[in-house]
Amino acid sequence: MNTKESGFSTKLIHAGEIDDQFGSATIPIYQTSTFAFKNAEEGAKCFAGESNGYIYTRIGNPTIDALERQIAVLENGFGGIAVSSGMAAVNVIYQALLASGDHMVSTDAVYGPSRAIMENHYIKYGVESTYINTTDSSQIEKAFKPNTKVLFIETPANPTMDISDIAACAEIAHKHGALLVIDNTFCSPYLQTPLDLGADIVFHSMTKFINGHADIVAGVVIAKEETIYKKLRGMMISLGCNMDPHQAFMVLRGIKTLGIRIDRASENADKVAEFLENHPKVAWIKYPGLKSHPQYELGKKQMNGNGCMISFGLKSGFEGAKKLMDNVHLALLAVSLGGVETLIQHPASMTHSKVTKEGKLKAGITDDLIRFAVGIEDAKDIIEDLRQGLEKV
Ligand code: LCS
Repeated sequence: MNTKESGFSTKLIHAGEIDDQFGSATIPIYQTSTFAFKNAEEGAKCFAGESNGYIYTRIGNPTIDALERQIAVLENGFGGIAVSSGMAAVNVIYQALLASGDHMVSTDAVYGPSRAIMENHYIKYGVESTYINTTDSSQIEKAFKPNTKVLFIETPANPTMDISDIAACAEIAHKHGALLVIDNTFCSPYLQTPLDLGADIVFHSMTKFINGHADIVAGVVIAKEETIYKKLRGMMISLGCNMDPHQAFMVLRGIKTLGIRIDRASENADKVAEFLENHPKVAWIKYPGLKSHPQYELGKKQMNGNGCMISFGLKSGFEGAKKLMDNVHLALLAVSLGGVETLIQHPASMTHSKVTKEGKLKAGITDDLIRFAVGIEDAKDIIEDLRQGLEKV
């Protein structure tokens, strides 16, 4: 069926369809490493790019292809490249777009390992980086150098919930001849489509909302244009960080309910945020759905909803945060996010522990920051869990 004109929910169910000879309602798992050619001539044609037959699963596989096609449709991109994890997506992008002598500008509050690997590892290969508050476009402009090749933005950022203006970032990047990359993990294409706002590349940790069930680690990169897509795809094949067909099947299964899961979790998040904002022991809260969020208006303009992630701090600081984390029962004390279950964690000592103390403070990842990923349980139970936990603080 033609899914280009279909609504988003229809695309979630049908955009990955393949022409299966048995009429299977779901995409079959082609759990194979290699594919037999009909004859020697056909094999040579596949390698020469004159036939689009499958060769080897690291290069391409029908189950993985179905997911890649679907995600490209959802993000309005040219093509998707499924990879083994969100960090594999980050590294495919860094490796494909940056060389010795190049410079990257990025959000200071990006997911910790996306920054740590750049500052601790890529620097050894002569790649420079500058981490700044990208909610302020004038800071981005100032951070650009003649050798800046990539503007790497995470919005909303993990874990500060800071929102950067994607259209403004695209304008600055393109003016300087650089590419704009957006980490869209916190939104998924259901809430934000950065390629429509001018980004060149968008990527996800599909471990989060897209798969949505906390049972798979996975990633994907989507390029707007064919040339960049080919560059990224070639890098993925050479690095060997491809997705496995079974992993692709699991994500294809999880993605079908992306819309209804996010609708439900966002509804819950609105209620949890209201509860926290009015709680006497809460010092501050950042949630895109609250008017108190510094980029509330931008969030309304650029996102199709508030999302399901909240960061907040208690008046009793880190000691209070520890007490709360040790006293909630429904919320799991665990990293990750975007699954059906509610999670609580402490970024400064967990997800962002590898970022320097100075880097964390400058980025607003303070010791009192608690990150709360709202799940799809009953809102009253999530709130009751927090209420009784806060009583012990
Ligand atoms: N980008 C963002 C925004 C993320 O939150 C994560 C993982 C990644 C990239 C990397 O993806 P992965 O390789 O784990 O699939 N974020 C995590 C977090 O906040 N807690 O645990 C993992």
